[in-house]
Amino acid sequence: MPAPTPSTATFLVVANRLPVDRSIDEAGNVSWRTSPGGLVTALEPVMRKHGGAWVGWHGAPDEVVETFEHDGFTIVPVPLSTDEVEEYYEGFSNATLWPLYHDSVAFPEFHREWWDAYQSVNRRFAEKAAEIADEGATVWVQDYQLQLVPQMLRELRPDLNIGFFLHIPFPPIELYLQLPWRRQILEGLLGADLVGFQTVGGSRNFLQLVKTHTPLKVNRDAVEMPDGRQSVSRAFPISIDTQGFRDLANSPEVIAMAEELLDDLGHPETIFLGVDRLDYTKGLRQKVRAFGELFDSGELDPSKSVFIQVATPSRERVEEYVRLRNDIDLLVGRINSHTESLGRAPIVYRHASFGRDTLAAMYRIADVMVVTPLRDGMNLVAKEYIACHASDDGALVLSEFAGAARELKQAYMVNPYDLNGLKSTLVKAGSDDPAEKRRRLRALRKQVNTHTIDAWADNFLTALTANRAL
Ligand code: GDG
Repeated sequence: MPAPTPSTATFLVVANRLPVDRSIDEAGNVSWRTSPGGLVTALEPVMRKHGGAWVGWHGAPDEVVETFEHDGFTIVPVPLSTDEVEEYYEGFSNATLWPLYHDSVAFPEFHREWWDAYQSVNRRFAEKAAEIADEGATVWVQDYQLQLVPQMLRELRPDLNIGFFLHIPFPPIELYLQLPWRRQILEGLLGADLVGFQTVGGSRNFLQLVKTHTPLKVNRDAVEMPDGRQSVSRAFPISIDTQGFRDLANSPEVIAMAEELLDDLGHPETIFLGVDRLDYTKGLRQKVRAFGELFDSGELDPSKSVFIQVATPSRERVEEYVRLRNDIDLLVGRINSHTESLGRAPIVYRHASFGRDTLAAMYRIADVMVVTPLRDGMNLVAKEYIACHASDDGALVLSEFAGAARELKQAYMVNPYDLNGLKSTLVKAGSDDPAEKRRRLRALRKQVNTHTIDAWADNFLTALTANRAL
């Protein structure tokens, strides 16, 4: 429902996308649904707790949408033109920065027009935030699409308390230096009082770059800024609403859904599960190939084991994603057509988005959760599985290249590039001694119980306020 005028707020989240997607039914009625993806999963509970305003794009190009109230906070839509979606979002954000920051697992493209669009859209976000922030408000800017906003916002509103959090990895120095606009992005980020990264490695890379490629002085984790401020950089590993996920997974509806799913699958002995956005950083090609070989060689018996892979549609207009989708379709089709049995296919693959309750039901029944990204800032799916899997007999197979590997040390760790290693770890995780599995899962649970999304937001916001008070 449209609100009268954009009021001011003392707490603002500024992110490329709003946490809601608009859907219009045949009768033309508009409704808003939660959009999928890690940033939204993480920040939605934070917004519900703090209130305030969320500034972001609403997902439809060339349209101006009015500010409205949703779930206890204000939604402030920022418009983007079709060209901007192409150049700022699909181009610079998702075909330059995204691959570059993920170890160049796909080739990053550098185009000057994309950079121009990135600057002007960042300016629009900064101006919108400046317009609605109260005197001395806290503004929390999110992620790689908006790295110039902290500096632009500071120029407009020096009174604000500005935080920035990067949800994806900050790359190794050698890779970052390829970026033709490396200096501008460092300066953009340093406009924040506090710059947060998923891992210590990310913040170390950033500080090292500031030391070697700017004239600024770095004092441990603090950069001395010419205006007398300090810009502090530190790791804040993100997490989930652990209790919320657990309650959902233990609800009668989800338990019933889980039973139904088991019936549909024919009660296999071992269920392997993957849940990822369909993204080349998530290691889907490697994962599917590993299962293909295991089913082919008989190391996994398709009548006893199944691999369910949910691949949520993502960035479908970016070329590299179209290629990935076709590759996976082909690969899964080929593997499934090899099986002799006429029963259920060994790989149950769905290129679709599901409700959170269905995901929770899948986490409940999965014996082995398979999270094997080639590079990932954190990976919330790994944590959601631990929160939702009720019994002690589950197992998490986790890539050492996910930020989550720094915390979830008792997972079955893999290098997803090592196909044989991946295969043997999958088999081990599926058939390990129950006492060993129990020991590992209990330790993982302890970690996810104590490191929640609330703790993450509190830590960040406390550090932000403390720094400002200096
Ligand atoms: C970025 C970083 C970092 C997935 N499919 C559906 C669905 N999801 C939800 C999952 C999970 C989220 O999306 C995915 O989060 P991840 O962390 O696994 O990955 P990214 O989307 O790449 O997130 C990542 C994160 O930001 C947070 O900082 O961890 O490293 O890349 O919550 O459950 N949700 C629904 N339907 C689906 O089909 N409802």
